[in-house]
Amino acid sequence: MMKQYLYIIGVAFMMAACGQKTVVEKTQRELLAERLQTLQQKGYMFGHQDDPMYGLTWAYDKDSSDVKNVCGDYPAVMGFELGGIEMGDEKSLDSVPFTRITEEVVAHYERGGIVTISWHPRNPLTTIEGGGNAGQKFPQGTAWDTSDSTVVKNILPQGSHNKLFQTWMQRLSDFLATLKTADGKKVPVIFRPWHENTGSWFWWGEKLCTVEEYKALWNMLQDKLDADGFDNLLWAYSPGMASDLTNEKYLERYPGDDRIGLVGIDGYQWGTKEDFVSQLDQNLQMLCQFAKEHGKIAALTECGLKNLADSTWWTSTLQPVVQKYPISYLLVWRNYKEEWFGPSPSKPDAPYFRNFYQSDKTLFLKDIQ
Ligand code: BMA
Repeated sequence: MMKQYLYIIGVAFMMAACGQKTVVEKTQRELLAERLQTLQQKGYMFGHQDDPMYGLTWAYDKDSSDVKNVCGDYPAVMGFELGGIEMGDEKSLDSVPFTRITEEVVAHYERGGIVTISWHPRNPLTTIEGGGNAGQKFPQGTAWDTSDSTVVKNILPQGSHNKLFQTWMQRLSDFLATLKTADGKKVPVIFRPWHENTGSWFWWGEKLCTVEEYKALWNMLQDKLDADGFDNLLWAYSPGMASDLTNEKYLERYPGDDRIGLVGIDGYQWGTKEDFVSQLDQNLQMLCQFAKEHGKIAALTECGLKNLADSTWWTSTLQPVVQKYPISYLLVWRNYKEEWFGPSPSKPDAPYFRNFYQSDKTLFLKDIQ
């Protein structure tokens, strides 16, 4: 009897243990996607590139931010750029030390914020490794060097520069491995490579590679980083805003539902307010419909008006369009002294930005903590 009893207990124990084994822990990628879905019900987040790094009147101070200095709160989303990591450089193409990027990514995650990362690797065919053109921006050797339209083809497996590009991807991977908390938890990141690919100003642009080559490029990088265990990356696909960005066009180079977590567009105002508003409206409508059909999160992954040439822009132009759509966030590009897209305390758009901040729909750090 006792034996039988013990046997039953033993079996029950084993079953419980097996049952426990089948409980798979969610990845940081899944948790991030769920969090973005939940937050989207509340409104749309504001994001700013390189926000804690430098502003119009300061650089590399601790805990500073032009956005915080204008409205008292950090952006909910911070963007960081890894161009240069492929060269083994110490600083990014925007002169930001990579060690500092690691620190700020972890700090923003730990304060409850969302992180997104872009990568503008140099041109693997025309750049000179260890050469004298490091820091030189346009165009020779950079991501913007479109002088040769065989770059993508040549870095794919069997291509002449595949080996070099493997090294570049490994350097990227080594950096991404630094994005973890002190107790070893991987930081979730919206990772957005190969963007604005339906234009032709980057070496991975539309006229520089075929649809198949583009997809192979995407897959090569994603498969490499997946194999390296980065289940904390939420992959974002974001072509540039354009008058012909239809659903079909969006789909043409789309890597596939199994590969993408977030769909976006990059859209700046380079011309008139009217043109920008109508194009953004049209593109966001398409994007949000696409996101719904494919079960993805939508975002305006880059936007802005250079130097806030119209100081009312935040509330007169941007806000009325974006608040019509269920986007997760919008991100304005960096505050570089020659070209800035975020607010700054000394500039005339600051009061308008504060009104934008006050809106119930806009989410900053304190709204998502
Ligand atoms: C561009 C410009 C460049 C910068 C690049 C990558 O839009 O801001 O100055 O180097 O993005 O961040």
